Amino acid sequence: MQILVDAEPAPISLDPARTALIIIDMQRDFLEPGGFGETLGNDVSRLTPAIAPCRRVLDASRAHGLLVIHTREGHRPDLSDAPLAKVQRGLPSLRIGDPGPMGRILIRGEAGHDIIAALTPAPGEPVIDKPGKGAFYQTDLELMLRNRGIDTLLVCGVTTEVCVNTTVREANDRGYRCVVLGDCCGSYFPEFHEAGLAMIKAQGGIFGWVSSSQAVLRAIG
Ligand code: C5J
Repeated sequence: MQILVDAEPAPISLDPARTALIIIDMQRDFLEPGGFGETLGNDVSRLTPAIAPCRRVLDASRAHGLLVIHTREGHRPDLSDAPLAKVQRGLPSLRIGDPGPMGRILIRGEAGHDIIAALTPAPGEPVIDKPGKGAFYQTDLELMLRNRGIDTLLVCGVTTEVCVNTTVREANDRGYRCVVLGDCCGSYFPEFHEAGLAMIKAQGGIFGWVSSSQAVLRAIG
């Protein structure tokens, strides 16, 4: 079965059985006060508008049997998978691994590392723990997609210009078609959000397509 999703630079036809919804890093560490995002000086409330549309696409994807994959950025408690360059960069109020109000910053198993309550993974939905910005780097995501015959990704999450864009570029080089749902993504910098989406769909869709939650909901009914 093929469905047609309105998108830019052009509508895209996709087979739901070969399409996965991937929700990038909708974690407390990025969306809630006291986490990694805020320690870097960001206004985390800027990411809130992405939650509701993301939830609607998540519900519809579950109802229609799409593969749903969640990702989380974070590190092992001993920081053995955290590059020093990442840990030492900048002048954050707290560094990766430091104790914060939601546990140690960006560390697996801590409260801040959890996916926000509104988007909690359902039993059986794969959760990819990634040490980097891209969801393919040092993870088994590609293997999982290949085993399921996936050729198209609906991409949601945060932040648009960092982990969403990095993942889309990695996926594009691996031959996946990426449809980024703009209203399901968010950035601490509105101008980076816009530019991040523009870069994907420019030049005839150099990295993929940009669409919206409404377009997907209309298409899958
Ligand atoms: C960042 C992410 N922004 N998930 N991570 O550091 O986009």
